[in-house]
Amino acid sequence: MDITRREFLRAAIGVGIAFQFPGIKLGTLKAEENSKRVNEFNFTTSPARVNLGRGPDFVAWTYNGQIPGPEIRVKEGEIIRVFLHNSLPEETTIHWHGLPVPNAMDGVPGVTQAGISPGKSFIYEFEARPAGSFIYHSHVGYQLDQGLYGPLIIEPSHNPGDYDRDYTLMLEDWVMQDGGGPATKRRRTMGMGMMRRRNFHSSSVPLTEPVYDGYAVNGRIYPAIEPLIVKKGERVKLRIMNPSSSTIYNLRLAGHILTITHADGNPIEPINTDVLRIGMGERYDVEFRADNPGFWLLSAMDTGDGESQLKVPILYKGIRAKEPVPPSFIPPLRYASYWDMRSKIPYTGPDKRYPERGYRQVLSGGMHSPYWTINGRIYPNADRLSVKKGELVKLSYWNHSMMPHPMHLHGHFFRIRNPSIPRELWILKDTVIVDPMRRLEIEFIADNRGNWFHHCHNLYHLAAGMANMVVYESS
Ligand SMILES: [Cu+2]
Repeated sequence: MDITRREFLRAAIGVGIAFQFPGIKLGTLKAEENSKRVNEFNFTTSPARVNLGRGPDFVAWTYNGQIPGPEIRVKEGEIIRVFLHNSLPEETTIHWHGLPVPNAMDGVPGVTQAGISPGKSFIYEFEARPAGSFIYHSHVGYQLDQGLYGPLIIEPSHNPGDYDRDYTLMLEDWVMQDGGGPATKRRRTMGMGMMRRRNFHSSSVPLTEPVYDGYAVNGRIYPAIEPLIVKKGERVKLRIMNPSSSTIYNLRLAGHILTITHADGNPIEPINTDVLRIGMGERYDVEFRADNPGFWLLSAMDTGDGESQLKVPILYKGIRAKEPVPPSFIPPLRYASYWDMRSKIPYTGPDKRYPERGYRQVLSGGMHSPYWTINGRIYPNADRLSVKKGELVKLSYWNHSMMPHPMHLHGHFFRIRNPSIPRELWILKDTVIVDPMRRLEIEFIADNRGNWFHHCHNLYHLAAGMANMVVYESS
């Protein structure tokens, strides 16, 4: 019988055979019906022994045995099809962070699909749109902090951009113990056997943030990380993504000024900054002109928790130097903020001066409680934010707590309201840091039917209740 690889895979999934091919990208093919190119990827989630180049070996939870997971890189308008097989001891899903996919593909267990049980498989398929830098990650329990994330890059179908190099930097906070981040809250002697026997997520009190002991870029801790090579005169693009579970970074590149070109995948008017602040779930594309030959460090500012370990060396071709030069964080420093950024994406929503619907979202918790709340409620016992298709919806965040909360909305981009400039210039994002004791407003067009998760992207705040759901009224 003549059976194509694709049919074989379908058959394999149908009967629940665990498949593990060494390569992840199965190839591309033209879909018969609509001539869109289909990019197929084969992912298996499993525990695997890893080493970050510094510190001990430990067991992380991985896609295809690697951290971060394999890169997905396709062109805008193509189809992404991921065959996911779950070899973890608990259920899993994949969420396509930032991408407005159809609701059934959004990967939130209990909201858009049933969790994929151990030994079972699931096929995710959606059109890659829009172009930009995104993250895929598990949306189950504490799996994000155990290693289940990877980069998803959608290149524009034309006008690729005016740069000579394109590097992706995933910023990662690690607990280098078997099981990753949540492990510090478990018995230290626990092996994988224990992990299989117990379901940690059934425990009634949520875990608090771990103390991280390693900050890695693309799974490597400095100095065990290969320098990014640049040549004098080149324009270098860095896709900086923060899949960390509870770390916000302030980054600076020694010897160069960073120009921010994209926020959460969406183009903005290029803006220069000394320091780039990036919260959990956020992505920024930045560029710099390689006009200062040497050996330099891009590193995170030390805010007291050891984030300053996060470092990436950048080496000019032909330069011989032993030690890279670190950036200075001595003020004054320019920090480009949301309020300085201007969107390049035209406004296409309803022609309404004021949003048709608004919800106040009070963020609190942390002081005398292990829970984090929106309007005093803990998910799933939370308010539902009801919207109608086509409406312009406003969310007003009031952060009454002493912690920053990177709030993330699934299925939609939103604009950060900035009354001093026209709406079409408000930047388009999917994750926004709401700082302690501050207010901030966002606005989105309800243009993607379904039940959509809305939550803090601090994984430990999410697990401690800081989530609710946007639901569409049937019209
Ligand atoms: Cu939070």
